[in-house]
Amino acid sequence: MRSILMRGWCVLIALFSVLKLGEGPKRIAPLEDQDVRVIRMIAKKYEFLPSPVHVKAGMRTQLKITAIDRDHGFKISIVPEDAEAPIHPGLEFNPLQRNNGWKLKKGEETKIEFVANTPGTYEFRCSVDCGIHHGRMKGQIVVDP
Ligand SMILES: [Cu+2]
Repeated sequence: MRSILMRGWCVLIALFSVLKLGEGPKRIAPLEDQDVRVIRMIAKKYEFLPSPVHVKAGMRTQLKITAIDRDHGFKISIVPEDAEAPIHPGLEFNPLQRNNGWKLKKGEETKIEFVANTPGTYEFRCSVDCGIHHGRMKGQIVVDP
């Protein structure tokens, strides 16, 4: 009889602690930023900062890029360097990247969102002629496995 009572208490205590745990403070982030990593970046003559930027494969990433000295541009290769002509893009943009990439207006934050599907190194560059060293204004996104 005593052992049955003891068992009953144990079950009750176990149940109580499970329920208590469930009531803990909500630590889950709101849905919209749950799986989006935001990376702020600056564009200026003749660099992107920070670069390279590392993201995890499978992650959704939002770049927030601000050109601080004049208008610049952002155009990125959607296939990784050294890739042997993959059929699927390694980076998936939403909305899709246009021919000349995105224009980065001075002082305005441009949001660029993508999902990194395939590990590798993706080079981007400035797509607005911004001066004598425009051609070397480049950066890299590295998608880690
Ligand atoms: Cu440029």
